[in-house]
Amino acid sequence: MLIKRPLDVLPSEITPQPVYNRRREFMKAAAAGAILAATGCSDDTESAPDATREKFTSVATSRFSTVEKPTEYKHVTGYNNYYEFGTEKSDPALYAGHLKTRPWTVSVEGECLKPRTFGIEELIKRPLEERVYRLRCVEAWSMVIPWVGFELNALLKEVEPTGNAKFVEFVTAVQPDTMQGVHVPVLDWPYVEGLRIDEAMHPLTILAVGIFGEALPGQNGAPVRLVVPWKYGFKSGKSIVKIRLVAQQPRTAWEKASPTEYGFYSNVNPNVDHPRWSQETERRIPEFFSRRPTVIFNGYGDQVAGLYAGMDLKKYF
Ligand SMILES: Nc1nc2c(c(=O)[nH]1)N[C@H]1C(S)=C(S)[C@@H](COP(=O)(O)O)O[C@H]1N2
Ligand SMILES: [Mo]
Repeated sequence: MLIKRPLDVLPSEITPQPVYNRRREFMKAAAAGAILAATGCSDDTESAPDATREKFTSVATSRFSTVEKPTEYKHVTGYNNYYEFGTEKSDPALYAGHLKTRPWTVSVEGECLKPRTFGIEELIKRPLEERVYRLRCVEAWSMVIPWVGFELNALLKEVEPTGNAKFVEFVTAVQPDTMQGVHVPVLDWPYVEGLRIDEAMHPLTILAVGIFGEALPGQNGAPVRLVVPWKYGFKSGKSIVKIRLVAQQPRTAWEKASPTEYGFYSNVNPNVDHPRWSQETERRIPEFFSRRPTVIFNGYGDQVAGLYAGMDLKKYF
């Protein structure tokens, strides 16, 4: 996303954040069901994590994971797009610590027989998996992130979608008190995204509640965000508050802002350029001079290409 407009940021809003310099530790599956426990820093002198951030101590490893090496924690949490907190890559790490993540509910509603509101405490106690997924931004950079989460289809099945549920709309939080960006009309807030129902039901589509074995930091979309690994990153809405099953294709925030640049499908595709730049290659954060070829569907083609059989992906970009 390269729309840049000045943000009015008061000096009083600039809050230094702890420097995240912890060693990666991958939690291994220990028992069924995830148990949250506050763990101390133990003897790990390198680590300076947020002492209040919950750790997921019982997380299964997913067969869907890539074998690529995860991007370092400091980059995953320091180079972000979260426009509610500002348009610079460094803004979310500076300001998203203010996000209020409790109380938090996710209402699942619309074309379904059993609409329900899920409390965040319930969602983070579900059987959780760690899935190492590539995240590819439309701006042609990428990262590899160990997400902790569960399949979205589990939640959708629980509310029993009707036959009219053809699409799913995701509505994210607007907190005027904590998000200086929503006072600026960069996008039509709230940030809304959408998927076709079969995309939403696909086992690769997850709701993430953590990264690197601990609760999501604000800048990565606390307390719960979508992750759709074969699409450009902007499809993966952060800080989700509402999921609506709908009959019509939702109008997404980025489509409203610039329909010729950001389509509804936004599948990662090296053959379909963004109007202002090529999508053929990508830069793996934090590398700077070397670029790698982008793979169609971000490398998840074996699993998802069938969703688009017969579709002209240049037309449905
Ligand atoms: N609510 C909200 N969700 C959002 C965004 C945003 O600005 N607001 N940015 C998107 C974009 S453009 C990308 S690339 C990813 C980045 O996710 P990450 O910062 O966890 O890597 O989040 C997406 N989700
Ligand atoms: Mo992005």
